[in-house]
Amino acid sequence: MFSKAGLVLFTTLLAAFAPADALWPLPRSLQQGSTALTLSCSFNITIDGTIPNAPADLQQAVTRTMGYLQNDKLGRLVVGRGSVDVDAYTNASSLSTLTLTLGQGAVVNSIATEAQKAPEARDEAYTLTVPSDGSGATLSANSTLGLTHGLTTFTQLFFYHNATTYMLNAPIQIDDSPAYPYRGFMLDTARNFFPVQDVKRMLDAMSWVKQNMFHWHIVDSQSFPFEVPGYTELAQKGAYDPESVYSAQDVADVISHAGARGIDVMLEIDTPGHTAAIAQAFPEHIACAYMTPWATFANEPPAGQLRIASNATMNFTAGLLAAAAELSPSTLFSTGGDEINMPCYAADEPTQAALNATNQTFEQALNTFTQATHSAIMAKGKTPVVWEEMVLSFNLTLSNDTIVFVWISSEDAAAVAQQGFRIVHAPSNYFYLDCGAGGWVGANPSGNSWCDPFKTWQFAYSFDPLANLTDAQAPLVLGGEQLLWTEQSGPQNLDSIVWPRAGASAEVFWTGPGGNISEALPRLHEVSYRMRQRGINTINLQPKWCALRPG
Ligand code: CP6
Repeated sequence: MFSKAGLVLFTTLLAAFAPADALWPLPRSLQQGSTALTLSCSFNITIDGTIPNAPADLQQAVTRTMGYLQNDKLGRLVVGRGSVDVDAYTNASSLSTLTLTLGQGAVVNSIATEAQKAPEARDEAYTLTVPSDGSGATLSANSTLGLTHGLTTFTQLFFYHNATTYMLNAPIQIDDSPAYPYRGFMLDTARNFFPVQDVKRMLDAMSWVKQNMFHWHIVDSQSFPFEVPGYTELAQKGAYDPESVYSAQDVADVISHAGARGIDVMLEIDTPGHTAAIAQAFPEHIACAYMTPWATFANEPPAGQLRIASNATMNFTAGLLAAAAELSPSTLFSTGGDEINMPCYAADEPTQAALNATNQTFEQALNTFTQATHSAIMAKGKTPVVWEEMVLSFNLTLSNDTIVFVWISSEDAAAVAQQGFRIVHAPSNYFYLDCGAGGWVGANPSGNSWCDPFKTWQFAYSFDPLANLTDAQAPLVLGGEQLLWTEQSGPQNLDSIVWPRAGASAEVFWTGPGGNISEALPRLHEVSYRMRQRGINTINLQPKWCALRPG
């Protein structure tokens, strides 16, 4: 047993020996010294001869990195990085180059091309070396995506004081690669609309914590802000207003912004539930559209789901998904499948008539419908991704390589793994960023929503991706994502409800679980400050005093 005094001593030692940098996520292997090094005012980043004709997005990443190094101006915030250390740099060597190298035989692809590979096929590893004598730093990888992550790490090594950009812990040797290939963030742009510039700002922040999947829940029952070629009436009639629409060009713009930052964009068109907005343009395809009382026919208003037993609706949906899938280079596409409401289908006469005429059960019809929509996106070369109900609530025949979001509870991962499907952790009981915002409709008198309480970063950080899974099932876990449902969010609070909290899962799925919360706090606090320097309206994690007081 630890004595209380022993615990205090232990905690103090931890703070003293915690990684001195504001690294987030923590590299998987980090060796560091204690020599100060300043960044030369003539510092530059060179792309060496192993990368002839460097792709444009790599050159842009280098330019952005230079900008961060010049503009971050992150002051010392962490306990232990005291004023004594600061003066050490007055006689320090200065670093004037970082050289980027690709390994022998590496194919020189754009960052986007690497990011848009299947999650398990991406090579995200990199090695970063910073000698203490000011001779050049080197960053090597086997892909431009690895180099991108290394550049991100490099910027996190530096602080600013007295007109000097410096680090205190040279020499540094980092050998890094992610524990999990899927590290994501989901944004719902249907409950409230987010202009492209807000989405891009989220992508920027994601890239700084090495997240690589943007799960874009682009449409839902409340609005359809997505212009899909061949199906443009959906947005014309189903968006909140003509300005609140992502044109195909906007989607391409977001995808290219993401790709250049090492992020793949997975579009989701949620089916067959969460589709009332489709009734604005195609009422014939929607069961119980806007029926009341809404609570009988949907989990939130308005009610309305695709008529799964109708062949016309099935063909319409398959066509819509295929057309949407064509807009995205990702290997993944989500067809949704959450919260299907049975009373709605029971009450929908056309659905009942179709089931009777073909002598099918609801589940058989859902199976046929799902196979049609999944075939449509597989024909576009994509892997279907579904919410957990599609494998846990119904007995459907799905392709073995279907990927499943576990969302209702983290405990459901075992049942999904039991069926052999790959898993993306998206548990409401850990990762829902909107929980704790209070009820927005049908709230109980306490004002709480059912996913309360608020999920702190500490709680999200405590998530164990392998809990309740056997060793044999562990490889099924692709990673996870924190999610923002936006019933009560908009551009006004987007940054602050997401950042730096969503960094919690970024580290869990890059570095691996089991990180120490007290050790993580000053680092995540610095992530918050650094993000703010770069234009994200992040929240504080502690009083400024905590970081300024002497160690
Ligand atoms: N919308 C969609 C939602 C939710 C889901 N899907 C949701 C459910 C429960 C909570 C929060 C959000 N608003 N399309 C579930 C995947 Cl607590």
